[in-house]
Amino acid sequence: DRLPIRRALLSVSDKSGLIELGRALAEKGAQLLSTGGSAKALREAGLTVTDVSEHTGFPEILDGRVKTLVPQIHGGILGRRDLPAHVAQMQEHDIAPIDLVCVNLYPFAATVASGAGPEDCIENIDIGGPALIRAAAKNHAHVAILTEPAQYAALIDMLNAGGTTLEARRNWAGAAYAHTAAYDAMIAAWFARQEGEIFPPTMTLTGTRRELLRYGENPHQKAAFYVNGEKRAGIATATQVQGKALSYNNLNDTDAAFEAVAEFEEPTVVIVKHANPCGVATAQSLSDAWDAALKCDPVSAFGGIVALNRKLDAATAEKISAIFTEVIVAPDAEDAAKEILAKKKNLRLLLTGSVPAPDAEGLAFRSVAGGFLAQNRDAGRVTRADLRVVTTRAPTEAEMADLLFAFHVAKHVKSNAVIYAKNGATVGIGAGQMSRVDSARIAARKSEDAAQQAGESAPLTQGSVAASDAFFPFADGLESVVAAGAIAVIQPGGSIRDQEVIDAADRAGIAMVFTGMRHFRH
Ligand code: 93A
Repeated sequence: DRLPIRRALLSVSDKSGLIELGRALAEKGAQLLSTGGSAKALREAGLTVTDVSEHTGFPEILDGRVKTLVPQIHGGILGRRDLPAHVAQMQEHDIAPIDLVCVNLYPFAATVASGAGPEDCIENIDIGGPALIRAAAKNHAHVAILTEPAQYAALIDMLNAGGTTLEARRNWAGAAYAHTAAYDAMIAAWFARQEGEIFPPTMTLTGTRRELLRYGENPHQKAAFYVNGEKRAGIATATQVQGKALSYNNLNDTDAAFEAVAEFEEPTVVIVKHANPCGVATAQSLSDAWDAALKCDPVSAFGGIVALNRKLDAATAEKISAIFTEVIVAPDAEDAAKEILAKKKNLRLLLTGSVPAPDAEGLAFRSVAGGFLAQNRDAGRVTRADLRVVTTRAPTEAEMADLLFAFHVAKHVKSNAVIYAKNGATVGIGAGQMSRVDSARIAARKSEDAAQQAGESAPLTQGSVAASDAFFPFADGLESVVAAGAIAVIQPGGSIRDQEVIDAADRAGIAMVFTGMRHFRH
């Protein structure tokens, strides 16, 4: 039940692989029908081709806008070979059956990316191509549809085996509709952008499946990883140098870790567990940053994800590989570092090539029952100029640097987030609590454990600064960080009780700055 191909329509923008495909079809005795540019390329390779215009008796008109949009072509694709009435009508109207359609569409995305003007972009909206693709896919019981060069080899193999199978034609048909849907979604998004609209009335999320994952967040959930072609350096564009396949949770955690480390200019290490940082540090070298990041919460760091914003060196690789780590992600790695990590067969090493801009625009999505939420990614980034000192005492230079560092960390910690930091390193991270006071207390308690691990008597939060991702609604949260030993605080401000919180800070003699920007993250 393999179907031979007696007549094929080849109409492609991307001409790669076209000649090989045409030759294989011709060798099996198929007649080749083709549009202008494709016919020319095939002829130049010495193949015999019939122009669509010759086949239909109708010329390509309107600058090629109407090439294949004629009954001889669409009838030849859509006619059912198993219905006598269809066969009779095709004969009556002199319509020859077409068994293979190979089309790839006008390069709309590439035209937009090249900076072309609206007129050029619109001219690159393919109309006839999608019509051919959708028609052939609908009639996949009798017709094969190919939409990209990567599919040609499989078709050639099938020709050699006697023809196409129904299963293959059905798979190609599904891929074809996904292809035209993605193409139209891209055009729709372009129209929305022309109007300055990021959130058009309808939105289609499209992606190409990069891999089926072993399972989702839990083993009873199925999952897959889709990429959307965005060029941002990170999880979707990284190269995996070694290690086991990444799991769903690995991908999610690695993304969180790398996005967090991208926030900092100096050499920085972020250790993530369950999508939350459990240690972040900036230092003169990655090696020093690793030591400081690990010290924050060595218990949680076990089995963590490590992200670095510099080329991974051998000394740091040696230190990281001394504890069990799931994933390391960095822009690059020295050969000596790769050799060290190669001894850990399961450890995954991902290289991203560069570090993305933390303030780059982009969209973020979340599914909810019956739909999804879309928003700008949190590209907000406070600088020193944004800070307003609200207490009698102003922070020192050193405190100021730590305050900004801690607030940048807070942006990447699930709310409610309270971060204690000292000398460019976190010393206590409280994440994901329903009450801000609890986050403050948990971070302080964890820092006591960390001090014990490090053989120090005082909790690491002693003399630290504290950051809160959102304002303190009451003075109790502020009093809690002061009790933990914080001497300076950074928070958005904006509560109706701000004055109560400022008074409490002044009573405690600590310095406090307001950022005016909140960083909720859920
Ligand atoms: O301008 S179109 O929308 N009108 C058509 O009738 C039509 N038929 C095929 N574009 C049309 N095509 C497209 O032409 C194909 O999708 C393909 O991308 C391209 C191939 O043209 P050529 O063979 O002249 O390079």
